[in-house]
Amino acid sequence: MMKAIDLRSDTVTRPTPAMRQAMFEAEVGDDVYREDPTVNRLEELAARLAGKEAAIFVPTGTMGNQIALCTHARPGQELIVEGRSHVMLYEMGGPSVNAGLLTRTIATRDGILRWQQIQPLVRPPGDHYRGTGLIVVENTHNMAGGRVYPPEILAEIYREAHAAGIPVHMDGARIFNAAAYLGRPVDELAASADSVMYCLSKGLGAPVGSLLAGTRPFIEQARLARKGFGGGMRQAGVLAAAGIVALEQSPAGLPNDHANARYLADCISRMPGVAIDPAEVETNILVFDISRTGLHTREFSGRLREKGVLANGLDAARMRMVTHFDVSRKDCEQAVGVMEEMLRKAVA
Ligand code: TLP
Repeated sequence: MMKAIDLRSDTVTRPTPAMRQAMFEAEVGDDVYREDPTVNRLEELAARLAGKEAAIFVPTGTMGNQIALCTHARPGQELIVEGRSHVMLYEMGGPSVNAGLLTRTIATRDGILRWQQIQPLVRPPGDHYRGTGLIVVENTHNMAGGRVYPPEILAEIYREAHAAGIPVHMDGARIFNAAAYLGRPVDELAASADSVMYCLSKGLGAPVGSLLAGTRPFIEQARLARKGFGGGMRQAGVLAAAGIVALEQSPAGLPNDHANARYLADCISRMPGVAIDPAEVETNILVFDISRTGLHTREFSGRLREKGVLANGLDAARMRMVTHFDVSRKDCEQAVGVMEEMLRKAVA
């Protein structure tokens, strides 16, 4: 059977031969006893890349974010977060279920919070409320189409939040994509965040795993929270080994994924009934509106699937495509051809 062109997410990447080799050879121990040398090596490397004192290896980005919420804030406090952020919409109600937080959302067009939008929601504890406990920024912003925080906007959020005594957590699931777009190192983007979570199993291509990085005392607390979530893994060095390879080798390939996403956006912007501004496609995610094709995203993705192209709808009108190292330029050209043909028939 023909291999499908899988644009549903960068989570679908499979480990490279170098990762599999490293997994095979990994030296391991029991990481709950802190005796897995490969996990220790990954955590040290991950902390250094993020410009933090320490880091902890967690099975998923969701768990990393949820541990951060529980560790920074107390139940009843308020979480300020962008309205379409992953923490808000795709973590099974975690802010309320796991951390007992009240979420206060801000709707933005581009996924990027500005301090002037955050500021009116910030409040210290009062007689009737516990006040703001945490701010979360998502960089890149997934549902806004992989948008990158301009560094000066981030710097203002860090500065003002800290002046108000409020910690900032960065959901940096795709922080390496943001760094590649800006041409800046990850530690520069994460420097002033109180914690940052980033994923190995998205564009970096490792099979499993994310890191949560912060100060040493914060990570010691996070270790307890991880155990409480059931995330204390044992001979996790087999996974960490792939993660080390991902951190060392994969960032170099991200500009290629970004160029492919921009190529897709350029082609798609010229198709009938489809709306996307290619200039807004900064990294490896594109979101486009198909409402004027007369098709529901279910039909759109169903018809693509019949021709070997996989992509998900976000709602009735918007499709998402994500590029990654298992999708070549040739695959993108083929996907464009399939879409053009499908739309010729649908919008005729
Ligand atoms: N995103 C997944 C889905 O859950 C939507 C995807 O396909 O994009 N933060 C951000 C910004 C994310 O995009 C994701 C995953 C996570 C956190 C959670 O990571 P995992 O899937 O490892 O729990």
